[in-house]
Amino acid sequence: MRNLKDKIVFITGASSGIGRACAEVFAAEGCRLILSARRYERLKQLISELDTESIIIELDVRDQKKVKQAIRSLDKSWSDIDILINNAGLARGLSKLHEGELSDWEEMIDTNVKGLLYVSREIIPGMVKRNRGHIVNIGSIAGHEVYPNGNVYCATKHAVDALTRGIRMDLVDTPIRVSTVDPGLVDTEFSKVRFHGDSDRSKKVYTGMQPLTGEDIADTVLYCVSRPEHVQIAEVIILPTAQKSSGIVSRK
Ligand code: NDP
Ligand code: 8X3
Repeated sequence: MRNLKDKIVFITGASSGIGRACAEVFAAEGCRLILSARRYERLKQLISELDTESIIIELDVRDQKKVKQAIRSLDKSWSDIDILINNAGLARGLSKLHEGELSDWEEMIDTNVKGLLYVSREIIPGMVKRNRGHIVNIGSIAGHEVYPNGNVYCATKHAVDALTRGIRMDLVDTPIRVSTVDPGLVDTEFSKVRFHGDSDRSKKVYTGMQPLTGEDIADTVLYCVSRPEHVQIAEVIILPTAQKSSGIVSRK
């Protein structure tokens, strides 16, 4: 029996894809949700559809000052965060490093690495003080493998993997658990964002195969946080059945 009722869950990147699916799955468990992303209207719509107590925060995780201010100004009834889901992230571009766009690199590094750090730095101290909590980072198969033209995105997800392991070590003398959920192909807005809105190109990523859904990943996150207290799921790599590694995908 899962007992997540009234747990406070902070989700970054809740306006779409995996983050949104996490909001839905944790709402169904009776959790209280703090949902953040840049697209406030999306969050407003989402919260109106969820049958649980939730608040929304318009937040760009790249903005360290705003991250600090948003988390420090949470009302006392919301500040004791039990579960942090570091999900906000993106890929931009798919090209050889020597032909890459610097602005794409900056955006990926600032969001996937520095954004995760800023949010974690604000939320983990409270968990340490309360002596409880669970951190789930959304990494990627790209944090375990590198694929051609994936250079900087893969580097950011390797960094997420290193940070997950580092944070877990740093919390060794606490009961706080640290997990990473590392998916392969998931059909979200990810590819559309990667290709700067080119939907023809982004659809091709999932053509002829059945990708994972945001719900598949949210379900895995739920599995991680609902184990007995002595069980820490360190890492889950989750792939569509048609995908055997980053570049090996069966398409019919
Ligand atoms: P989506 O594009 O559907 O969702 C990405 C989410 O991240 C959005 O809610 C977006 O919200 C948010 N986000 C992006 N930049 C920022 C920012 N600067 N500040 C705050 N929020 C931000 O993609 P996914 O759901 O697929 O991506 C979620 C995570 O899953 C990412 O970390 C991604 O790397 C990872 N992943 C995805 C895979 C896939 O195949 N889809 C596979 C493996 C890992 P908004 O734009 O409103 O700010
Ligand atoms: C997203 C999955 O394979 O496009 O992290 O990098 S992949």
